Amino acid sequence: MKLILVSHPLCPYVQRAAISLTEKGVPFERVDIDLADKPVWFKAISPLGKVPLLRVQRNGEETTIFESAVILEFLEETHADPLHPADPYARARHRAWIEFGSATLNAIGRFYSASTEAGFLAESRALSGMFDRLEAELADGADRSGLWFGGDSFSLVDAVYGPVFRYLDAFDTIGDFDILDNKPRVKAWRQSLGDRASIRDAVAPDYPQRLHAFLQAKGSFLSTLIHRNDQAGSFALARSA
Ligand SMILES: N[C@@H](CCC(=O)N[C@@H](CS)C(=O)NCC(=O)O)C(=O)O
Repeated sequence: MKLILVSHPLCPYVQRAAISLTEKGVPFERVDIDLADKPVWFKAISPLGKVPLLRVQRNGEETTIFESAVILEFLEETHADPLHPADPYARARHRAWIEFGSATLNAIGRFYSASTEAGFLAESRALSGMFDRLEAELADGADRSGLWFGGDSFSLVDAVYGPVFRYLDAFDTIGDFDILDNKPRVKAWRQSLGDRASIRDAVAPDYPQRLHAFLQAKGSFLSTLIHRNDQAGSFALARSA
């Protein structure tokens, strides 16, 4: 079986699939496309026009799987070294928090796209509130003894939040937005994820520069902070609220 992950260098949904493949030790080829100029072959096989796609080639035939959550489940069903817990209740909890991870990525998108300062501060509070939920979940989790969401075993939830925290690394270089204030468990988890090789290696070395350029070009309130930083060295966000 040959696996090709159709990707974009910045996409967090691609990263979760790459992390799962790496954790399972499954070889795969990664093909980046330009989302601003989608190739014809990509449009033909991507029903939603989105990455990631997993092209699975075997016995001379090819199947294309779209939607990252579906790709993750497919890899669980076709490859060893499970990244989901065996217990159905724990598995349901993990799947639900993966969904919450996708909602958090949407909130991150609203945060970096907000056009006004008021909108930006509102999105920052909303994002912080989502991490409060996560903090409470990490405190409640019966299996919270180890480094990972599920305790001692790295799971798909970890694969999903590695790319989430990578955005916060970029935001930290722009200003202090207090997003993880008073969330010690989330902070410790973020640290563990940042040290994991599969998560580190899910992006190319030039990822920070690429993301910075993307955020700078967005035309959003965050972009204006980047411009101010470039002019003034560093910037402390004046909080009106
Ligand atoms: N629900 C999808 C979301 C994937 C997604 O939003 N991908 C973005 C890039 S990160 C994309 O391809 N957007 C299409 C575009 O920019 O035209 C999944 O989980 O795979």
